[in-house]
Amino acid sequence: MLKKRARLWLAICVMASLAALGACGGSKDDGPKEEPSGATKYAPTGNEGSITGKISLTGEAPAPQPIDMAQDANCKANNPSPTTETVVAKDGKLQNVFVYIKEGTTADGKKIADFSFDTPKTEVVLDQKGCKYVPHVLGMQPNQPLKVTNSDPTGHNIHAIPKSGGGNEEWNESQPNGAGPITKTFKRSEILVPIKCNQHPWMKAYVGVVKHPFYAVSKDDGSFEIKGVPAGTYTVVAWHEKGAEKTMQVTVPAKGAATSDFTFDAGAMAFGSGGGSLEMMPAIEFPMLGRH
Ligand SMILES: [Cu+2]
Repeated sequence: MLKKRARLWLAICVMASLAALGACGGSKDDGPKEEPSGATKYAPTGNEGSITGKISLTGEAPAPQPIDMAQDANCKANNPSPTTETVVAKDGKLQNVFVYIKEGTTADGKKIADFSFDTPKTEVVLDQKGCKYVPHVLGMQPNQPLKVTNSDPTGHNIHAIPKSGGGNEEWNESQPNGAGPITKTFKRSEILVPIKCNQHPWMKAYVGVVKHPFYAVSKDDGSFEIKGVPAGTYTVVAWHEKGAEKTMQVTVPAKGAATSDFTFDAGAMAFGSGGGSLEMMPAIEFPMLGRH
């Protein structure tokens, strides 16, 4: 009797394992695809224009806070007086704002979301220098290589934290002093994927993964430029890590430039928790890529 029951259990276990294996294999094959089927491959026509603008910050911006790196003396070698980069503003202009085309229609009536785009082969470099990420905010396209380098005489542990269920995998890899680059990709669009270092809790970066190449990050004078934009009318979004997001409609003329200036209000942004706060903003879904 017992033997019979044991055999039954064994059979159930084997079947369950096989089912689990099947599910694994199946999910691999049916994994998220970036491009909608039947998408038209985007091809420039020669009439592309650009979107340029400045990001202003009104109100009082919190001053950068000193970072105590006492836990790792080697960090000082490349960064003698480290400060937070949560808000980087100078003369009322805001750096590290991620600006991108969210949706829109080209002058010949095609939705930008309906195009597929080539994956750039060029690597996007995220360096670790002075125990901070350089750059602090960056953009790339799905499946484009992200090369993480370590210029510090110390070890780091790079930890990418995409939102769960969005199709991008969380990863977490240590990179000792002197180790070669680590190259990774993100399969899906995501605004934005936070990256932190498990060794140094103050280290943070944000990667905007956008289906198309129409994005930019504001520089230290608050300026940005998105080049190669097909003539058309678009919704442009400006995103800052402190939870602020601005949206604007712009029309890009053929071979011309559209201006898209954004103004953030320091009072309305979540600066209250301090310039050195270490919380991670939840990544926001990129709506035009909602289809799977
Ligand atoms: Cu680190």
